[in-house]
Formats: sequence, structure tokens, C-alpha cells
Amino acid sequence: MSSTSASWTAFIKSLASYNGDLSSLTAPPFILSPTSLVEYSQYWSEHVDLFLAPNFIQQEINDVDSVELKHMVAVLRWFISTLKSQYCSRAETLGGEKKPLNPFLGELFVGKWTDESPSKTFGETLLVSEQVSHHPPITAYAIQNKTNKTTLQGYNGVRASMSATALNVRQYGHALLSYENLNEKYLITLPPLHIEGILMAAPFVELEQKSYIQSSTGYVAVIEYSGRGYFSGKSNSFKARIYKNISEAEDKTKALYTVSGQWSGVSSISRGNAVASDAQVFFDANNSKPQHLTVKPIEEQSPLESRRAWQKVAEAIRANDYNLIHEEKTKIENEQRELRKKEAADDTPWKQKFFEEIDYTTLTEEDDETGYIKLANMANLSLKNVPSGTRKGSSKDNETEAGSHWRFCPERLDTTDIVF
Ligand code: 0T9
Repeated sequence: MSSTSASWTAFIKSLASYNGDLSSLTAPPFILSPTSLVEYSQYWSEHVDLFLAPNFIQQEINDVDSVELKHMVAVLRWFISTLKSQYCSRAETLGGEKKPLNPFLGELFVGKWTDESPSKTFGETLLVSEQVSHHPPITAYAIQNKTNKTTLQGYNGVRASMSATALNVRQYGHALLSYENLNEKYLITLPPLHIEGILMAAPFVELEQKSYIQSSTGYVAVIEYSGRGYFSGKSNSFKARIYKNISEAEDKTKALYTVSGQWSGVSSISRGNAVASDAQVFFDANNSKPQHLTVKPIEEQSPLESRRAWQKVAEAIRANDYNLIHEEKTKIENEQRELRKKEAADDTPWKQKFFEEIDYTTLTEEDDETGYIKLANMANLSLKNVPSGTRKGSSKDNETEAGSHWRFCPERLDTTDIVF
């Protein structure tokens, strides 16, 4: 047995008995990614044109559909376009899913997408991603385009458990999308997933169950995921249906549109409840290259910025130098431990830079500028700290009382010393 497979076998054994906190896993070096999880927020906007598209949709004279429905279709298209970046990009750039670096409290990742539209109507789009909690790990982010008054904000954390062959992952958190010029908001829930291929040391992500996109206009999209050997037999398959509102979603024959295909490849759209043979292409991931954001050179970054903070660890990972990885990681961990001790001694807890934690069970719809409460109520979703997409009144909803979530403070972005 090679040393690689021996260390992998030991790792799998540790997976089987661990407690759900992924950061506590010690994985063999070849499965480590030199990228921190705080960077993953960038995947939400690698198709800036689709992200901004609803702003440019016009009501036409012969339209069968309302302009709000056209917006919903466009938001769904953007959402589907994010999935390949979110869940396949490590497989493409690193040859397989890798274990990301576990961000430290306050770790930042910022950058911007330049305007690549021929008409120069997009303007710049900024990303700010911040590790707002270390235990449990939670990343919050905002993607802001001021030119078109379009903002996506959200946060996420995961909890995992190992089955015989797969690591099952539930996501906590949600994303909120706001088109101020349209006066529309969207709540997006995050699907559960599992990591397959672990026994063969070739892990990859497969999405499962459902996620929702609830519009403030009432329209709702229900997206169902399936993997190889399920309804289409192909990996990364999905079926999405758009309904007039959440109660119509109880009956699939009421679907206004159905989209079906592979989110990592081609999907098609038809009116009604089934995809017709003459369906039009909805999104083709192979024909739509992601636009990567630009990040300032490491020398110009703040010590809190991810690539600067992890530079030495990342180099050690690339060099496959196990001792050095351990040494450099330990330095960061000790530094963090000292900071926490000092904060406790001074009674000055760490303050998040761009986000604040807020208990939505104590707020009313009117007090909540983000629109989250209203949208969650419209979609019949729990407001509590439960897996993303949990329905109101389901058993998970009844287990917990707290409803604390992270929200973006845009005014802090306007006055920050962090350079984009
Ligand atoms: C939010 C995304 C999330 C983060 C990752 C589960 C996972 C960490 C969380 C959910 C993004 O918007 C979308 C994509 C991929 C998710 C990661 C895939 C993955 O394997 C890791 C976990 C922490 C591991 O690295 C486990 C070890 C692994 C290589 C298998 C043995």
C-alpha cells in the first residue's frame, strides 16, 4: 500500500467517527486546497451579466408574461449559472474536491469584477466576504453593484455527517438578492449536498433535495436536484419549476415554466409542467465562461485578507511539505488563540467588520430592511437556525427557538479602510 492510500484510509476512519465539525478533521496533504473557504463567496457572481440581467428586461407589447415573471426567469437563470462555479470549480482547477482552509475569525476576501459589457452599462461589482464566526464556521458576504443598485448578501455554514460511502452536508444560511431599481427582492435557500467518491480518494459534490427562490412579487422557483442514476441518469441534474406563488407549488401541473437539464451543462425551458421536445436552451454552462474577479496583489493586502494571511500555508500545500504546512498553520492558530485570550481579558469581543448578527424572531416584517422575514413568510420557510430551506412547522422548525442570522451593513462598506 502506498503512503498516499495509507494516509487516506486513516483519514476515512477519522471521518467515520468525527463530531460534525469539519474544521477538526486532519486530512492528508494531497487533499488540501490552498484556498480558504472565505473565497467561495465569489462563485455567486462569476456571470455578472446574468446577475444584472433583470435590470435590463423590458416589458414588450406582445408579452404573454408579466415583467415580474420575466424577472423571475432571469433570476433563476443566474442562479443556475452559479452552480458550476460553486460546486465543480475545484474539480476543474484542482482535479477533484479538496478540503478548503478553515478561515480564522475576521478573515476577509475582497475583490471586484470589472465592467466587461460592450455598452459599459454594468459598472463595477464588488465582493466582500468575511468570516463572521469561527465556532461554528460561518462566512458572510455581500456582492454589490452600485451602478445598477443590485446587491446580493448572504451567509453560510455547513454541518456534516458521514454515512457508509458519503459525507452528507447540510447548509445553514441563505442569500438575499435586491434589485432596488425594480423594487424586487429574492430569498434564495441553499441545497443539501453530499460528497461522493471518498473511498476512491476522488471526492466530488452532488446536490440533493430542493432549494427555493422566493420573489417579493410572489413568484417562486422550486429547484429539485438529482445525481447519476436518478431521474435523468446524469450527474448534476435538476428540474426547476416556477409558480405564481407558494401555494400553487403544491400542484406541479400549475407550473408556469419548467426548466430541466444539467446545471454543469445544458438545460432547457418550456412553458407548463413538462419540458417539451422543442424546448429552448435555458443555460449552457459549456458556452458561458465564468468571469473571475480581480484581487489586488498580496503585497497590497491587509493582514486580515485571506491570500496574504495564508500565503505561507498555501505555498507549503503547493510544495506538498507536510511539516511546513503544520508549522505555518500552527502559527496562525496560536496567534488567533492569543487574540481571543486578550479579547476576553479586556472584555472587548471581536467586532465583525461588515456584518452584524441579528435575531429575526424578535423583529417584525416592518423592522427588517433586508426583506428576509417577509420573503421567508411568503415561502412558508422557518425563520429559525435550521438547515436552509426548512419549511415552517416541520419537525426541525420546532426543535429550535433562536433565529439569529447575519446581515450586511452597507454603510460600513462605504467607510471602510479596506481597498478593493
Ligand atoms: C459555500 C460550497 C460550500 C461552501 C462548501 C462541504 C465543503 C465545505 C463547504 C457549501 C459555497 O457557496 C458552496 C461548495 C463546496 C462545499 C465543500 C465541499 C467539501 O468537500 C467541503 C468539506 C469541508 C470538505 O472539504 C471535506 C473533505 C473532503 C475533501 C472530502 C473527504
